[in-house]
This record gives sequence, C-alpha cells and structure tokens, in this order.
Amino acid sequence: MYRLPKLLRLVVAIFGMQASTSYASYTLNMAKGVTPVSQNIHELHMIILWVCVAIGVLVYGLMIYAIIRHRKAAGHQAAAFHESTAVEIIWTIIPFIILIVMAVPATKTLISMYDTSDAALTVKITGHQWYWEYDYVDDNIKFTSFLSTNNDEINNKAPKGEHYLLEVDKPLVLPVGKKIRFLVTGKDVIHSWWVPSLGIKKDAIPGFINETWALIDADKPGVYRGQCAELCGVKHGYMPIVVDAKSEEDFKAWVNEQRKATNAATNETDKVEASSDFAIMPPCDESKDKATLS
Ligand SMILES: [Cu+2]
Repeated sequence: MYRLPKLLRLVVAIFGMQASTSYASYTLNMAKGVTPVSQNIHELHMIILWVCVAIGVLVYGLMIYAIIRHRKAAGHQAAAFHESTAVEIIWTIIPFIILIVMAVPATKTLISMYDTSDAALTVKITGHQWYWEYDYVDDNIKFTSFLSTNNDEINNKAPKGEHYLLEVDKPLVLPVGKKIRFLVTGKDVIHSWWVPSLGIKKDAIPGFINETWALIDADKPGVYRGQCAELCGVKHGYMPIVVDAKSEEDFKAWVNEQRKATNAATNETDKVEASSDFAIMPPCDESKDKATLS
C-alpha cells in the first residue's frame, strides 16, 4: 500500500518538473521560428496535436467508462449483437471527415513551402564533405562556411563553449523582410540543409537542385543555427549552419564589403597573372636577334 503513492509522487514530480521547465524555455514543443513557413508549420502542428488530444480523450474516455460502468463484477453480461451497418458507416465517415479537416491546412502549408516565386534574392547552397558553400548568384559573392569550434573543445581538453559544434567561420548572411530563394544541391554525397527557425530542411543531392525559400520576419534580425540533417560521413556532425539575419541596410553594407573584397582579390590575381606572363614569355631582345643573324 505504501509503494503506489510513492511511485505516484515520483511520476507527478517528474511531470511537474518537465512542465515547469517547458514553460520557461519551451523545450518540449517545436519552436515557432521566424518565417511564415515555420510559423505555419507550428500552427499546423498545434492543430493536429489538439485534434489527436481530443480523439484520444474521447476514445480512451469512452473505453475506460465502458470498462468500469459495464464490468462483469457489477453483474453485466456481454452483448451478443453482430454486425451493424449503421455503426460501420459512422466509424468510417467520422475519421474521413477528420482527415479532410486536417488535410486542408496541411496542403495549404505544403503548397506555400514550394512557392519560390517573386524572390528578391537567390542563394545557391552546396553541401560538401564536410562544410557548406554559399553562392549569392546575383551578387557574385561566393564563400565556404566551416565549423569553427576548436579541437581542444572537441577533444575534451577545454570547456565547451556556448555554441559548441554550432559555430562557423563565415555565416550565411541574409536580409530580413525579403523573400530569399535557396537552390540546394550536393557536391559529393547527400546532405541536408536544416535550419529549424526558418522552417527549412532540404536535401542537398548531387546532380539535383532542390528549391526552397525563406522570408525572415522584418523585426527578427539575429543569428539562427542549424545542422546537416542527412548522415553524410564521419564528420556529418561537424558541418553546422549559421544564418546571420541582418536588417536591409546592414545587409547592403555587407554585400558592398564583400564585393570590395572580391574585387581586391581579383585585382591581386590579375597582377600576379600579369607578372607571371612576363616571367614565362620575356620580351624579345631585338639587338640579340640581329647579332645572331649577322
Ligand atoms: Cu552533411
């Protein structure tokens, strides 16, 4: 008699604890995210969850009620009926209606996820073993993004930082309030570009280009993190994604900065190439030629 209340107290304590932490940090539920797609997904998740809760409460409630109310110990006899067309039609039609009701918002969300039209900016994302490459197709900006967590943290020789394995040398910089189209592909094996706050998880498949998009809320600039979500080799866990969402002005400033850096690098390369041309083909010395001829 003593064990049951103790067990119950433990269960209540565990659930109570989880509930209180979940209210503080929302760790038990999906994040709402910062794009219309991620918010639609969250809304859809909540609708479906509450439909499931209602069905669960109704079905289990009826079962438990029937088991207790009509138990054999209370003198009830099992009913002897067999087949009922009316009941069978009811239990077919009701779930059918529920499924249709759930399919409407699900289809709407799905269609919107695939609508990449009227984008202000296109970024091509390429997954490599084991880093990401970002190509701002219209702005001629291209760079790679590698994990920047140092080896001491990974090898337990130093305390792990706040963003352990979720930090990169160069984040993907995006503007808020603008529709951005992503073209996702892979260079070697299948990767998956996954940023929960943007509501995106898109496979990066060699030879294919998958499309997706994001429109980050104008009032939500910030840093959003993600990971590769497709097992892609030994360093699959070492190719995180960091998105730095900037205001429009800050983004423009960043683009100009990148362009300047690219131009400077191109000029430098031109100079090196030009000087190496001279090295390979020295200007001919006419006097020498004449001397040889005479
Ligand atoms: Cu990967």
